[in-house]
Amino acid sequence: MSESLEVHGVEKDDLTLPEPTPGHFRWWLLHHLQYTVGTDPEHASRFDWRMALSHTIRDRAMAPWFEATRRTWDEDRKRVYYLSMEFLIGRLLEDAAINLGLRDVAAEVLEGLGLDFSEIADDEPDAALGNGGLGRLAACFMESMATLGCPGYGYGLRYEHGLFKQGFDGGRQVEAPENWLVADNPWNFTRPESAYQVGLRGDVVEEDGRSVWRPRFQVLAAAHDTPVVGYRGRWANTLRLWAALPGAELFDLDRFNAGDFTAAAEPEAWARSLSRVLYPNDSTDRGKELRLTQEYFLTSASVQDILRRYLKGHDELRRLPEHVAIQMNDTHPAIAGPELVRLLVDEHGFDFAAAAELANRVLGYTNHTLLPEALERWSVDLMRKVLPRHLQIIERLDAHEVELHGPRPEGVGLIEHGQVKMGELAFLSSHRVNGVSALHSDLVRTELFPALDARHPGRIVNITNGVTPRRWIKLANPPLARLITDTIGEGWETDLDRLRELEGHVDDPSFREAFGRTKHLAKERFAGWLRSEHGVDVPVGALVDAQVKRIHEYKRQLLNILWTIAHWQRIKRDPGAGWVPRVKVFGGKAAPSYHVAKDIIRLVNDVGAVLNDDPETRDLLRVVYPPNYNVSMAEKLIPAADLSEQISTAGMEASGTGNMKFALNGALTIGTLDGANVEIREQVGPENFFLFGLTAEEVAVRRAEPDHARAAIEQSEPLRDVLQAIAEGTFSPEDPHRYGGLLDLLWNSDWFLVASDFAAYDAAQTEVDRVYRDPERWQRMAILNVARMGHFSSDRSIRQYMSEIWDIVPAL
Ligand code: HBZ
Repeated sequence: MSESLEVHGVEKDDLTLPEPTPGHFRWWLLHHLQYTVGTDPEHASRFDWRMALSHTIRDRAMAPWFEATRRTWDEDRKRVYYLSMEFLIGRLLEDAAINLGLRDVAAEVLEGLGLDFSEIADDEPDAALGNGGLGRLAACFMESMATLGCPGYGYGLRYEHGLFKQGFDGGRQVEAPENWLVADNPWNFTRPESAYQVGLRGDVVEEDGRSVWRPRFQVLAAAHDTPVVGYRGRWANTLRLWAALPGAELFDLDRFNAGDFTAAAEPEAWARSLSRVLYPNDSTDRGKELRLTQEYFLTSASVQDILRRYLKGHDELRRLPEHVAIQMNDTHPAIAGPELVRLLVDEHGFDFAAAAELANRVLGYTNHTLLPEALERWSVDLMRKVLPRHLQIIERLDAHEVELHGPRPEGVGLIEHGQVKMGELAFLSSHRVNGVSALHSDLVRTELFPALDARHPGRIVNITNGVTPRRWIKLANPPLARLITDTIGEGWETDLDRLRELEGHVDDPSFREAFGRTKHLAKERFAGWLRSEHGVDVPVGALVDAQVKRIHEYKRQLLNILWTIAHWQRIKRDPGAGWVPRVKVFGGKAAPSYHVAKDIIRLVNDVGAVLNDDPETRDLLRVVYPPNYNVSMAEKLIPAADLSEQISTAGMEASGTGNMKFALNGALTIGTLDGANVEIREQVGPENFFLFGLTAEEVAVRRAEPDHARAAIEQSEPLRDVLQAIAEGTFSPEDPHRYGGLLDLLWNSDWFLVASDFAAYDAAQTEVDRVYRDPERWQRMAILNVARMGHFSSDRSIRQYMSEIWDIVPAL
């Protein structure tokens, strides 16, 4: 950059923007409206204003973006590459405005023009390029890397259709395609100069003692960049998303000329399908050829780009680990190991052992789940068909491990029962393997990879997840952010442990009153949103009790709705017993083919319909389930919540990150000893957390007991009454047997121990009500939650990755 500036006789100052005073900001905004968007204030729509505003703010991201790139080159800094099939980034405009310090000036200028910042920002579609926790974590990590000045790139796919839009039809989930790219995306920079051929299928032939892969197809990976600006605008990194385009040979001109247009376009359509749609599962895509091809497409394009960038500044690939770290977000990009080895051996003349060692020093692998159905395995036949050279390399890596570490017990290899095990491959390809909470990392060590851990002691480490306080407090909860700043001064946004200073104010009446106001404001805002967007009214002042996350049996939304029914029945029996009014909020999507999860959704909606219509109870208990839970909905709901439901079967939720966002915004948690709940409880203090349920160890024991569910149901009268009401069709009078399948699961298998934990959950909920009736006590607990959650900033997580895995020092 600096060189080309000189070449064209351009001085750096020629490109520097003046201070963003309101006057200048206004001028610049109107300038973009006219010259970029091509309209005038008289005719501009909300969309036009959003485009103009986005460009005005985006311009301010260029200086830190260029500067960070320049510094990284000039100082020859090590970079980290975060490879992920998912980046659940949500909206970008307000986030960029906040991080660049432009939110207030933008709001002021817009107000002067008779416009409202929030309305315009809310017009932006969510970039829903992810399913849930894993994808949102990647987004928080990108923001923290930029804030800390960690030179880093995110590599992902530019899905044309992100996660489906959820609607309800008679209470049932219906899916509609998501279309975030139909309108202009002002945050996109297309980079035609960065394009790579990705080979697929074909054969491997031996030539002069070397293996040469002759791919049958080439798909073109085209780069689309988005700047990710850190807080205070001092650094910006790149999120590079690959779009799949047909290689030249994929358009069949002969067929086209012969008039067979559809057939001529078929291979082209196939190529484009690689970035057409995000797989909507958060645990199972097993065996799908398109998924494996997508994973390789992402990985190959990224690894090629990484090597090209490295070779621009260095000529000695042996020193790659000094300059490059690659983090694999779960096993989806686990083909990165074999791909790197392939490029080093086949294209750069390395011998196999040296290539494998080099790859290992570069790569790291994060495991996000122990669910057996989520552990990727690809059939050897499919692998041979799609990636024949990689299969050879995997076999070679497998044998090489035995050469280095001696014979191994059965079941430890990379290939078993005709399947390639991607978890084992990612493990062996990496110098560090990390879990995402203390408990989960222990289980990764003892349950998932015990034999590999014994052979490679010290490789498994723990790095507990975190969330960015910029988006999850400053953007989502401005009144709370202001109160924190007024109370402890600035700087907590990048030093979240400073929230501890709030503890000194916990008995200060004026602080408490102000804190109460922030919660009240957030509740009003959320209620207003429910009313305007969904036509739903909720009683103000009620306890807001929320469970929002993907719908999965292990997350136990079923436990929550069963308890809700029990609670309703109790209120009906004794309406005057001084019940705490509650609004039960559910949110989340089910994978389209996950039938049990879809039944649970329908049950929640059916129960809601009956309860919300019951004049005896509706002021005391309400169930709301706004459809299409996404990042933007989370930003509105989380600040309003009093109670956060984190009730997974112990040992099954790797970490959770929603649990962190809620506690950081002053919700109290009702939860099991699972994932990061364990550490949250330690931090906030056990007295400020509603704990219940079996521990991970007890879960294993209970599951082994025959008829554990039946026994638990028989012991609990309230649970029996609930199940009976469902069985009688109380919530589905037109179809009383609708929930026969769910009931059968509960009585006869109950793998997730809903019945076993019901009584303990019920007791914890009773305790919730008891404490809530003492507002002083509740508020004290809520304040202490906020004050003690600093540990869960994603800045802390990223600092740990930098020192414990990537060996990178921050540039700021
Ligand atoms: O990753 C989640 C965990 O369930 C959650 O506990 C954790 O907090 C979060 C971040 O570490 N996992 C996922 O969101 N998704 C997957 O694990 C996944 C697995 C297979 C797929 C797609 C997604 O094909």
